[in-house]
Amino acid sequence: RRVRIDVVTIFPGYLAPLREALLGRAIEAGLVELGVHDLRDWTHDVHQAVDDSPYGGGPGMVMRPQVWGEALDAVLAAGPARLVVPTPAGRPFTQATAQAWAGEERLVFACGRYEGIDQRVVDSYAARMPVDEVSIGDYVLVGGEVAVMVMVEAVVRLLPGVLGNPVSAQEDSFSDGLLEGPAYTRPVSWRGLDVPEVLRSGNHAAIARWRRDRALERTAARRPDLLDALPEDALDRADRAF
Ligand code: 6GU
Repeated sequence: RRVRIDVVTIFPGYLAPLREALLGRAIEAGLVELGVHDLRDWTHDVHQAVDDSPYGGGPGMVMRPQVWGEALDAVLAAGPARLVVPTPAGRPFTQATAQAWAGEERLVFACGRYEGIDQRVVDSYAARMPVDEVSIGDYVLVGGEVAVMVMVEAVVRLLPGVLGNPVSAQEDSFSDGLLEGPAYTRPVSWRGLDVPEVLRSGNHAAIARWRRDRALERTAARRPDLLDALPEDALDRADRAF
């Protein structure tokens, strides 16, 4: 199975890192096909203007609908896709979103800059295909490009054959609703700090219990909201005792 990912942006060079490392290897292996498109290719005026002042006044500029319409019509002509519009005003992008999108055949990302894209672009495409306006967190970026890099990396690593070891994706932070606990490697003693004894005990049940306790402890300290959101049956009796 091959996943096709297209990105439309006014800074195509900004997406170059997507062809490095893990993602680059996934592309070379034919698991992912990546197209990065310059929005200005679909402008017609000498200035290649992509933005204009907002109706109703206010600061900043809004990206013009005509150029986005031509760009997305051209990119979507290749076949059906899910359209993703990164925006701080979107629904939260989570591991569950990444898992859902990893099952799609085709994702098209439309990167806005300035104060965003004319809303009619989203409204018009939403009438004929799945469209998601998503945010990667509660802070404001200059544009959607870095958010797209984050989301593409989160999705591509879930594709079969991309990670060397497929169990590592299942054991991630969030896959059981908890943060992962600490990890250690050699040497046993470093700068006066020792690897916890239990991890060297060879007692697999004790190791699993210890890891679960550290995950619960860390989640309670750093992300109590995740503990509150766990389903009723997610914690067993030993967890509750902890
Ligand atoms: Cl997806 N885009 C922008 N511009 N800022 C963000 C974001 C997205 N998510 C959080 N902040």
